[in-house]
Amino acid sequence: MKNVTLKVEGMSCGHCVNSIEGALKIIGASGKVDLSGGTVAVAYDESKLTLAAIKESIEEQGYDVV
Ligand SMILES: [Cu+2]
Repeated sequence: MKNVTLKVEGMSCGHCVNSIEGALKIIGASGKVDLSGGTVAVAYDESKLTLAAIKESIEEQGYDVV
């Protein structure tokens, strides 16, 4: 398992938390949003997923990974 913390812009409420954590779950990663910090802590299996795929799944929900 690899752990990475991403800075994500545009998250403001519980809906944002659900959509990001849900999107990560769908691709097989585990995400934990910190709304006040504007970050998402992601744990994933690097033999199955790339960081690019993780960023893409967050961006597809309408948020910017910075
Ligand atoms: Cu929201």
